[in-house]
Amino acid sequence: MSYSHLVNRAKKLRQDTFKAFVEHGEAHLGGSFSMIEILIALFEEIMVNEDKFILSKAHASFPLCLVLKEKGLNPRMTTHLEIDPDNGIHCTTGSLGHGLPIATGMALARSIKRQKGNIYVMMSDGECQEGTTWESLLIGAKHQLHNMTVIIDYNKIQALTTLSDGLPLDDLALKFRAFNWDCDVIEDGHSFEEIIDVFQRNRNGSKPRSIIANTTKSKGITFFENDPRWHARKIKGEELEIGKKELGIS
Ligand SMILES: Cc1ncc(C[n+]2csc(CCOP(=O)(O)OP(=O)(O)O)c2C)c(N)n1
Ligand SMILES: [Mg+2]
Repeated sequence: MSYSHLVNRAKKLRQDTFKAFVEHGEAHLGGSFSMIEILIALFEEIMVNEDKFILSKAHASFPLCLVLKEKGLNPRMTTHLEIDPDNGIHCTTGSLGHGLPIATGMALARSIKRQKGNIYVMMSDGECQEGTTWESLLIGAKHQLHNMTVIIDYNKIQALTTLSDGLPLDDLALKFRAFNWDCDVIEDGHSFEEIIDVFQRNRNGSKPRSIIANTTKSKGITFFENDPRWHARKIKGEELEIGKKELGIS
């Protein structure tokens, strides 16, 4: 199956996100660009109406807000997100480590009420350094919350440094499995073929699900890729031109 339409969507979303950064004078570029393909795959191919998406790593809010705007919603374009369910923002996030606990509560509530729909939560690898993550995994496993999926944007970089220099996660899949979660690994989190294949895989329905997506921070602008400085650096001068050229912005 060809996913060229999704590849084009990803190209446009990177361009629009870059333009929005310049317009708003703010740029959490690295972690926004590392999750673009997963975000598009979820919204275009995977999620259905009753599902909810929570962006725990809400410093990367701009591409999500742009996707929601394309769907006719009107979320406020801010870094970090304030609850606004009518516009697709189901909880306040941005203080890292809280999206998963909230999503776990939502999934548990749905499970108790026998409501349909999955809860998808996108987390950063940096958030896996926080205790709330592991507490939530214990709760998800205890209640067999098969109606939730956690996606980890495993770009190996946090705010100022690499994870290996900060606090390494090592074999993250092993850790999720040890907490009694299903865990699939996407080797290339920028390949629509692989992302969609992994999401559509048949699975044992009794465990909550995690998907670890290996990604590249700042994916799409080679000059910025894998450089921790582009976590939240303002884009200006020559770097603005480099970015525009690589993204094909005239
Ligand atoms: C509780 C908390 N501590 C610190 C911050 C400041 N902060 C914003 S992003 C970030 C880390 C970014 O790295 P990562 O979490 O891996 O996100 P990604 O690489 O996906 O951008 C930090 C420390 C925060 N938002 N919340
Ligand atoms: Mg990271």
